[in-house]
Amino acid sequence: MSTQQPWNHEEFEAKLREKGAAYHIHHPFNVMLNTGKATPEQIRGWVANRFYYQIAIPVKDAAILSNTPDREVRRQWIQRILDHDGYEITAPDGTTVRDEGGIEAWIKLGEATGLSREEIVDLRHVVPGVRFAVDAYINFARQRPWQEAVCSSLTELFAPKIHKERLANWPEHYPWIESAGLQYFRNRVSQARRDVEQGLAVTLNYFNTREMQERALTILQFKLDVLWTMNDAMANAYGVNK
Ligand code: AHQ
Repeated sequence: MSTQQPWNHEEFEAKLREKGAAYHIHHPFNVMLNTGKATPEQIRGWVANRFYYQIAIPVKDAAILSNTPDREVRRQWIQRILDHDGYEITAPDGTTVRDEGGIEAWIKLGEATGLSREEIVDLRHVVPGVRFAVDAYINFARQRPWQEAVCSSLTELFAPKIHKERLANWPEHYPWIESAGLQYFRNRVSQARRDVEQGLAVTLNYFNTREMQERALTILQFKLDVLWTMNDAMANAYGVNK
């Protein structure tokens, strides 16, 4: 039982952001991808395996929704499912708004790298370590209090940087990937920022004792390990070019 005073919100947020040192942007497999050293086969392997993570996100977010009694939180959180699954919503006046969603954009990324829609969607390339890491994330969201699952999404504190890095480097290093294929990363820069605003507010307010704040850091480390392990499994399967 910690007898120490809780960190104030600025200190607590700084502690969360310090965990960025273990973000998968620093993993050798991702460094290879973003410094132009990946072969087309390694890029296709990464896209096909990350698809399993992408389709897990709305399932994970639906698990959080199902555990969240607070309507105001759900009203915001549900946007994440729409971002990924896409939507077609008709307003009372008959106008319809539709969006293909991020999962469809990821398939388009895969096709731009030379994968077929079929081999992306049937998950034939997903290696065990990726599957187990992603399933651990979904099960965490199903089993833990919804505020803990919200906290685990805060690896997205560090996501805008990795998306911007891809957008800056991939066209130069991988001109063979059609630019339209990178639309997913363009969409995520702003979506991740909006996601983090809600996730951080819930986290800073709910984890309000020093012991709970330490727990939040452990939860964030768990999710960082999910992302890191996915890269370990892909590095093992496809190799890492120095
Ligand atoms: O494309 C990503 C995404 O939609 C999400 C949702 C969020 C979550 O709920 O855990 N995390 C996340 C991430 C996405 N892309 C990853 C990448 O490297 O492209 C980063 C990942 C994250 O930082 O958790």
